[in-house]
Parts: sequence; C-alpha cells; structure tokens
Amino acid sequence: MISFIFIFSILGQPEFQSPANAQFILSIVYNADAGGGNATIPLNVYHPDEITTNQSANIKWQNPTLGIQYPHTVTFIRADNNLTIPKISFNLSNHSSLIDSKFQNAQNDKAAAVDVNAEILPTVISANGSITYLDPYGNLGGDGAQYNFTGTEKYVNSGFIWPEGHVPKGFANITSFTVQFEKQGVYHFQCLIHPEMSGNVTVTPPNAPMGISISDFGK
Ligand SMILES: [Cu+2]
Repeated sequence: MISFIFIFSILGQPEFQSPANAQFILSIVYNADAGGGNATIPLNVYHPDEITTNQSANIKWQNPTLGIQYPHTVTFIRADNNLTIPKISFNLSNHSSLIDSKFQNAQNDKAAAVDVNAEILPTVISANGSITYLDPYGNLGGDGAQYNFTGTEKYVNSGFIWPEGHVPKGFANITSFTVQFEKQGVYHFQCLIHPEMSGNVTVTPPNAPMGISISDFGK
C-alpha cells in the first residue's frame, strides 16, 4: 500500500515527509506562529491571527521567538464558560518569578476553577467541567499536544509553547500545538500570558484542496 503524509504550509512551500508507520495517512497541516521577534524585542502576536481552515486540516502553532526562553499559549476559551482563570505573569529577566507567581496566583485565588497546571500544560475542560490533561508530546512531530475539537469544549489550552531549544528547566519540552475541528464555526483563541494576543479560527466545510478529496482517502 502506498503511504505518505502531505504537509502543506501556508507560510512556505509544501513539503513531503516519510511516515514512520505503514498506514495510509493523508494529513494536511497549516503552520502558524504564536509570537515572534527576538531577545531584544519579542513580539506578542499571532501570525496569522485570522485563520480559515476546513474540517480535515490540522493547524500547528509554533513559537519562533529567537534566542530566549519566552512562552506563549494558544488557548480557546468559550464565551459562556463560567470559569475563573488565574492571571499568569512572566518576567523575562527572572524566570523563577514566573514559577513563584503562578503558584501564588493559585493560592490567592481560591475560587479559581482552572488550576495553574491547566494553564502551563496542554489541557481540555469539557462542557460538563471535566478536566483532561493531554499528552504534551502527542502530535505528529512529538513536540506538542494534538487535540481534535468536538465543538462543545469550554477550554482548550496548548500549555506553554516555548521556542525550540529554549525551554527552561522545570517545564515540559513543548514547542508546538496542533488542533483539528469537527464542527464548522468560529473559534476564538488567546494567549494566557499576553492578553493583547488573540485570533480566530474559522472552520469551513470540507473541500478538496489540490484537487484531492480528503474524505475519499479517509475511508
Ligand atoms: Cu503570549
């Protein structure tokens, strides 16, 4: 049986990768950035911040900030969530203060429904409030979590996404986050560390990119 993985980047050229397993897989991955810049001027932006995708594609965020331990999250919080989400601060010059403040916040905010671990690690809170911690290395590249939205989730979080090679001691080696969507709609996302960072994923019906019907191959 022929087997391949097709990876298409909206920011660069399409590239082919050889799959490790023998199963027939057709997976399209759109690459996006959470953050950017460098040690002098880190950028608190998503690029792109408005993403249109379809139900068969994956979106993979990475953190391209150069040369420093500077995290972002990609966090989907439903508007009617009834969750209290503790604020996280990040001190670029003193990483220990990040670790201290995250636990302080948790202790100070007794009403917090969202544990700080659910901010730092890949986490899903379902419609009924149950919390699931995702495998931090569960995506195709093994460098971040993979999550397939059902569309009813209250909270879906990447955990802290670090620039490759710049993960501080004591944190999971997470440098990406990959999601896929079952239901059409608009999904708002934001960064838990930088409130000025936000964006939307608009999920459209399945189509036939490159003239190939994904659903035909999936059966
Ligand atoms: Cu951020």
